[in-house]
Amino acid sequence: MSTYSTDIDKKWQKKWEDTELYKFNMDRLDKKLYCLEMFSYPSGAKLHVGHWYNYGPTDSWARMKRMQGYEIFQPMGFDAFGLPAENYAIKTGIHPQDSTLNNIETMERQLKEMGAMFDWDHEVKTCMPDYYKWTQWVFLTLYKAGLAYRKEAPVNWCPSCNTVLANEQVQDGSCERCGTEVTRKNLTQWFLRITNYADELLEKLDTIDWPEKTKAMQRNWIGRSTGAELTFSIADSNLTFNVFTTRPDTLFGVTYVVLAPENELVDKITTAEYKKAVEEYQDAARKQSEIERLSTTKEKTGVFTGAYAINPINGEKVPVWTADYILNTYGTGCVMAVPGHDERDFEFAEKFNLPIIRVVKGAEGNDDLPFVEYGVSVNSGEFSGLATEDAKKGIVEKLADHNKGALKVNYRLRDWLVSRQRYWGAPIPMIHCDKCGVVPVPEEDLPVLLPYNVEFAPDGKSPLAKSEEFMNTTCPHCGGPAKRDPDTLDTFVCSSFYFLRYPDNKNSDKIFDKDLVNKMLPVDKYVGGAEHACMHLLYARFVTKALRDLGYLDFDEPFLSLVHQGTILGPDGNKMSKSRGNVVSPDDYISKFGSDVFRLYLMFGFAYIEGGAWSDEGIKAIDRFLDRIERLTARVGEIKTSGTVGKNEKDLKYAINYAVKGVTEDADKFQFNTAIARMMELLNAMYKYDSDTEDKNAEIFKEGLTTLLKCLAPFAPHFTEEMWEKLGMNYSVFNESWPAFDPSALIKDVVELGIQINGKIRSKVEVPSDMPEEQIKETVLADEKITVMFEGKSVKKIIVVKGRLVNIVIG
Ligand code: ANZ
Ligand code: ZN
Repeated sequence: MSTYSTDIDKKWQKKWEDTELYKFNMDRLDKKLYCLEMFSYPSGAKLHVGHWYNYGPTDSWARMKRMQGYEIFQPMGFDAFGLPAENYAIKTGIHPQDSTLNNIETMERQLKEMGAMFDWDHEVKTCMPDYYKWTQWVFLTLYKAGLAYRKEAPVNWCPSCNTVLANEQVQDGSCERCGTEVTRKNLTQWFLRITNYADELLEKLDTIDWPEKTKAMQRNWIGRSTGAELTFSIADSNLTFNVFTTRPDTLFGVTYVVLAPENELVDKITTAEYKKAVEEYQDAARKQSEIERLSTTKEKTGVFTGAYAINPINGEKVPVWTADYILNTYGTGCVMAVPGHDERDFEFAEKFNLPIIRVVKGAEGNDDLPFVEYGVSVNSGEFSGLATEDAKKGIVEKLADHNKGALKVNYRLRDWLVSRQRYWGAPIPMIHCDKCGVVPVPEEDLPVLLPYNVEFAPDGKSPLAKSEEFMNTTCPHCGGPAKRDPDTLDTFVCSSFYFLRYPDNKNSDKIFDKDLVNKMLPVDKYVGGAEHACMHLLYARFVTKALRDLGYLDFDEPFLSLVHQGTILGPDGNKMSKSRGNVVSPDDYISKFGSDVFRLYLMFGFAYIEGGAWSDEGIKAIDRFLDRIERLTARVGEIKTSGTVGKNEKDLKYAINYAVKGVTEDADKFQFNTAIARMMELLNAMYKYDSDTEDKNAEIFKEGLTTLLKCLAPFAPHFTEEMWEKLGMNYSVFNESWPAFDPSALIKDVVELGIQINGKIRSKVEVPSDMPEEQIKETVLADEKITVMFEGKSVKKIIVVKGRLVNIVIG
């Protein structure tokens, strides 16, 4: 075992703090690098392996960048509002504020023990009034800009927990907490107009360095779809309705139309004969979630309304149905059904015996229906014979002439529902006055404080609604009695701007100083879990763009470069969770080995981006690695000779430069495991040099060790500081420049190649190591000592095995 331990951790943590090593230096703004890790969610009482895996390696990357000359800003904070603390309170009676602040205290201590370069002066905790004042301010600012509005909308409702659930709290149609089937319910809610930014959110994805998969998920979520809106009319009435279609070319193939059960047209057109069946169907549909309704495995259901619609292109009369596979929240909630060319319509038509006709033909021999691809129009009047793209254009143009059609772009993205009927969140800063309606809380009255004494049993009402003290207020407009909004904001509102607040976290006049934020942002490197792809990462982009348009900042994208760490699973291969009992606590490892061994192990034992199942098999080997470095450090003082530069020295120089190149390039790509392997190779080369070399060159030996220590410093910060001090070097190793590598030392001048003739090694040649293959062949075949060996025979084949041998087949 090395002498490294948690005592050494503490020694250097204190020194770093005393010397303010991580304080951001405003005079070096031109070199700023904002390295951000997703802030911690203090729901569990402790820091777990997942936090460590996110923060430890990223901190190592930032430390390397520091040594490369950047001025690092790496803040940390807590995403402290949210459901888990409240549910915990319901279960245990411990107030969410108490449990949360307690957890934060523990986690702060643990984060400090980790030894990361967090600048604690810039910490934020979203549950504190000095922070949520600005959460409320963001909401008000968006409201004043017309980007927040209130409307009645169907929401996910758990009838057992009696509460609204966010979409992400619905798992396979059931409540994630109690497993009860989730239903739909109409409630008046606040929304943020993220859809105003749909196009920019989509387009600017091309300008940022994010994992392709995450960009694809955002693209899908935004779901831009280009098509047309076409106008049908109801037979024997003056009612009309629009359908959204991506395939106007199939208009001649419409054999019925379908309305979503909630569509307001349904009640207007349903005939007396079908009224009862339709109403029953509507009731059943209301209880289902969108996910269920869109399920492709579910058997199609629906009912006829008794009404008929007129196809605008040919005047044909088709029946109007209502069916739950049509969502009222997408497009117009009305669809022209083309069973010949759409799978869902095909299934539906088969089940209800509706006609199926072909209006698009594919290549010869492809006669099956439904045929969903592009081809050539058939049975389509004057448009027959046109390619799909041309038929689309022609049909929309013709209808446009009669005001019955227009091109249209649709988005899957919906406005962001931010009301929560929950206690543990930022109160929505709105007041309801009988006379004046909805009135925003004046900015100077922020924050609207969250009261401590509230009953938060889940009974379907917002807990705040039961607090008279909270609810009763005066209208800022007329001065009369009024009520506060009883809901709190989705916690994703809190996290949608925390990275903007960090640089100026103590500002009590403004959310942040514009100049400062323009200099400190965008974030240069953001590291966190991939599960946030379509929530936090989308909301943060939206809020940044909205604040930009309102003049509060000058950049478009908050996070220029994004990395997702992989997930560390339990030894059983499942996600770590308390209920499974497969959670690994970092604390035990840290007290036994020290934080650097744990960090190095996480970085060496897993491919960072991939993660994997936990096993501590290799952790002792990491400890031995440090021990060998420690022994080598002691050797430096013992070697006093100054041997010349011979082959061994050249080999060592090569190893040094090879390691520096590898560590620099790999760590930059977050490939820490291979970076550490390079350091291990250098260590071996050092030992080899020490044992193989009679007349050692002390200078080169020391260069090898100091280079190794500089490379290791970001990965094992406490241990390396200790070794650096032992060597008698100046504090701190983190003020050293990152080693550069000398490409010329990486050219091995010559290599020796074995010459194999018909499978047997017969000779050797020396060639320059960078000689191209063709030239090696020529050289070998021109070498007399070799050619004599196959005189009279001819060369059938010659193969060069790079850097090792040349294989010649003769016969
Ligand atoms: C007729 C048609 C014919 C369609 C055809 C497709 C193929 P995306 O690409 O996702 O935008 N649709 C429209 N509104 C709908 C709603 N509210 N609920 C369920 N389905 C709806 O899909 C657009 C297509 O989905 C539209 O084009 C429509 O069916 C259907 F051969 O119109 B299509
Ligand atoms: Zn009023």
